[in-house]
Amino acid sequence: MEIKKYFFKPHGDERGKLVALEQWNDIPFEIKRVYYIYGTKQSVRRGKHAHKKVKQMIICVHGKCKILLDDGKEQQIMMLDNPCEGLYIPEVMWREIYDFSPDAVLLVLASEVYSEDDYIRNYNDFLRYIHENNQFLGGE
Ligand code: T46
Repeated sequence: MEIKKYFFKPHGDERGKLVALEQWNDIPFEIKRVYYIYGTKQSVRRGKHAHKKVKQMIICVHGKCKILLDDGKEQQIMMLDNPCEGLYIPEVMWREIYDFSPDAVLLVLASEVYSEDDYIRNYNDFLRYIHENNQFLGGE
């Protein structure tokens, strides 16, 4: 599985740091939505779904957490703990986010506005969706 991490250059001076993100220059899609997650309890597992169309850039701007990515064939777990690093999540990727530190803040940039129809919330439906779309595209 190819996971793309982006490094965002911080503009630091004696006052502190600033990271600027521009559509297409830093983010590989048109940004239609921004949301952030904070105050998550450490025992909680967020996500546990995939998206049919939405692409996202996830940045842990404070604290840390782990993310499991699953493309239906392989799984990979990554630590998010660097405000200068963005994790790009393409469409049709199962994700679970967990082990949040109490101070964790996740900033998420998304390629589509919110729509519940875009969610695949059941893991077997996710596998079926991949299978059906591969067949449609002439894959395995
Ligand atoms: C993802 C992870 C990192 C909205 O009204 N608008 C929104 O844009 C979003 C994302 C959510 N909501 C509502 C829907 C639910 O009532 O906020 C509530 C919590 O959403 P959800 O259960 O989807 O939250 P997470 O943390 O499980 O997942 C979210 C994103 O949905 C998901 O795409 O990658 O954050």
